[in-house]
Amino acid sequence: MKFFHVGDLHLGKQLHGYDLIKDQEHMLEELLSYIKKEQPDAVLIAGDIYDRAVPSGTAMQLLEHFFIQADELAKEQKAVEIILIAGNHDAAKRLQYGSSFMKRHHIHIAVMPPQQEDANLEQVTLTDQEGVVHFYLLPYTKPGMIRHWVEQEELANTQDAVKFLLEREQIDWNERNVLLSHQFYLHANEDTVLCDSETPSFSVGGLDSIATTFVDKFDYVALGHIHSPQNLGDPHIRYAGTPLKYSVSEADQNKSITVVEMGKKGEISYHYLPIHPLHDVRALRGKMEELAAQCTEIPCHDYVSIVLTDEEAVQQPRDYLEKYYDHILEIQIDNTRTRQIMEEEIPALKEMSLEEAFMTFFQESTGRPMNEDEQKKFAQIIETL
Ligand SMILES: [Mn+2]
Repeated sequence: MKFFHVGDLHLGKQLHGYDLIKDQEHMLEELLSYIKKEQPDAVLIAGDIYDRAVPSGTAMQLLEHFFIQADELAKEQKAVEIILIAGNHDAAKRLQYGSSFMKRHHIHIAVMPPQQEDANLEQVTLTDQEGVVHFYLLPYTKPGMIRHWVEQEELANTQDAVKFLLEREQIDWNERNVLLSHQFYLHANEDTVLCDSETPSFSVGGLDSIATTFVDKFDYVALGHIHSPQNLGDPHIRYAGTPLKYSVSEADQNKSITVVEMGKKGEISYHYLPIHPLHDVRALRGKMEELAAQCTEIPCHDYVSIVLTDEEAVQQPRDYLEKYYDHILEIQIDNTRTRQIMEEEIPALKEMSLEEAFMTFFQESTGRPMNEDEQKKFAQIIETL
């Protein structure tokens, strides 16, 4: 049994105002070409299919296009089962739309934990020469999503909810079992590697985290939610990470598709297929002229975050650098002067009123104080906020 594991596609996402849809289309094309080449039995997508609860039409079309292309492959090779769960960014009901129809085309979508006492986790069972493999689908879960039918009082946190849901499943541990889950797991209190594109709602060691001991018995745990690819203790519990770099903090990461191959119970191996993005995300640092000289292909289309270290004032750096880098995410200046501002003036700024702070900023950037007319206009704008 061979399957791919990806997660956190965040279709429709923007990066510093740039629409990433072409990048995501390119990434899904590569995923399809890997499916064609490696012929996995299944592709697991561990939540956060879309970036927003109300995805854009383009993002929805992109997912549909991927489904159709994957289904088309079945004409030439064995059908690939696409198994996906909802993440915290997905709106359950919207993602569920059309799912019973899609099941006929080997697409399995689970959006909510069981909603009544006699319900169980959704499950997909596939068979190979070694027997069956059960895929248990645990979409993003909060205690509030099951409290209406769970009688026990002790659903104090997410871990309680997940533990409760897993313990009531009739799992035959002699067979091969895989779990898909979109939550914040922690292994033996080791630090899980976080980055800037995740929702900043994680409370490390807080109410949301789940110990990996509760899922350790599964032969493989395909996780989503954390955007940096990583194993939790052992490669059989893994965050695949986002397929693209969704923040500058991920500039040095290598994004990939996790490929899991299972033989008999207990036999498992892994490899990772590199994803080649349409545009890279890079962090550049140096003097303006140096960064221009470094640019080999002009203009470079990578998404770049720039830190300028020129000591002398640079005139309109964005206009200048855009000739070389046409997807600039941000430009920051780090020199003796800006460091001094950080150390001395920022604390003073915090003491100021909004008007005072803006007037200081105005003087800094134009070299003259605001005149009376400008002050009046500014006051009007503030009033409308
Ligand atoms: Mn996510």
